[in-house]
Amino acid sequence: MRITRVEPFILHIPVTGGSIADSTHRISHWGVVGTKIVTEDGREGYGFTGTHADLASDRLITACIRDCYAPLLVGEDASETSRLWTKLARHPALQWVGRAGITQLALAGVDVALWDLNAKAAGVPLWHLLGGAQRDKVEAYNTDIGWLSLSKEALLDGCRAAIEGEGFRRVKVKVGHADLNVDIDRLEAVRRTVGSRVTVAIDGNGRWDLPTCLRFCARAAPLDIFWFEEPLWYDDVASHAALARASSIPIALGEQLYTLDAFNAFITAGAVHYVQPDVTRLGGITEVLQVATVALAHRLPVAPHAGDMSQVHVHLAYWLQNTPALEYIPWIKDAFEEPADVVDGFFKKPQRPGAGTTPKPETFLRYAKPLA
Ligand code: 0YR
Ligand code: MG
Repeated sequence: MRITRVEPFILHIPVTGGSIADSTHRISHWGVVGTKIVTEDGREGYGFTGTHADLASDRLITACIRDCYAPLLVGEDASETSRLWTKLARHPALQWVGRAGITQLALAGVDVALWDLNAKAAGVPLWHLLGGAQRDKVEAYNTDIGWLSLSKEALLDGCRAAIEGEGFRRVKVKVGHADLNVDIDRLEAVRRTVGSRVTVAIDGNGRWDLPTCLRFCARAAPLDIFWFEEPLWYDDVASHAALARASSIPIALGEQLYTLDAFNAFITAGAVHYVQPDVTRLGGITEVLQVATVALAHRLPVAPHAGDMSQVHVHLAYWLQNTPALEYIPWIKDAFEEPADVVDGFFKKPQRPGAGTTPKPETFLRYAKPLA
């Protein structure tokens, strides 16, 4: 499969309800920023990273794809995903300026596009190419009802609608107000509303410091919280390890980590319980598979973060043996040929060849942004 063309793209797709916020970000669109890779036999592979739809930084990612990675890819055999990953990720000049941020986000899109090409060439969904599904069902948890920007009433209405109307049995609620009592009050109301049988996870998006987290977790202990996602600053291994030792609430993290080494540091320090790699943040599927192996060696569950809105991760979750549930945020799914849909609380099993990243024909007309 000789590569003939590498074409970056930027899509900005609206979020639910105009805008949403967590403790650290407020956004109106999700950025789907990546590349189409075309081979001489006419096959097209698509891969992308997820951004907060900031056009200037999105253009840094597409410039990296166009100016740095494309010249290294054209003429190469797209079936050699590992060798091409190393060629790009360990390129002396790019490694010098990379290993996190822009270069990793650009690499993620390229790597996913290569895996998409290989699954299409084999005529199978990505989960089959990885070795086959190791589970019959993948349960979803709904994050789109738990935003910090929602009033308490809207939060409770959303939980009821997701559970009673759509069959979800798991929700994730954002926390991280300046006054943690506001979060405790909201969570106590959620627990009263959903009852004891629904799983409630929380996500702080890195806002609080260790004393605040210790105080919060002591107050939240009776609420049966499934996991506390990103309680502390994204790179602070020691504080996460201290919180893990002091609190009974399991810690989840990974959406802000860019390398296998960063995950290894948290895992070997006992600073994480639910490992959340993301094909859109790490160096694509290739590096997520490495993280999943390290997590398995430590017998830690892997719950991929939804930077892809689970378009690719639903394939990984059907293949992985230890994913408790997968994040559901519906913003971009209908832009793709095979949306990552949820029925009665479970993700539909993908059937089409590929990695779930092929946009519908009209998607570029509706959402594309200029690259310069
Ligand atoms: C909005 N999922 C997350 C979104 C989401 C963020 O800022 O990017 O909430 O990535 O934390 O678990
Ligand atoms: Mg999160």
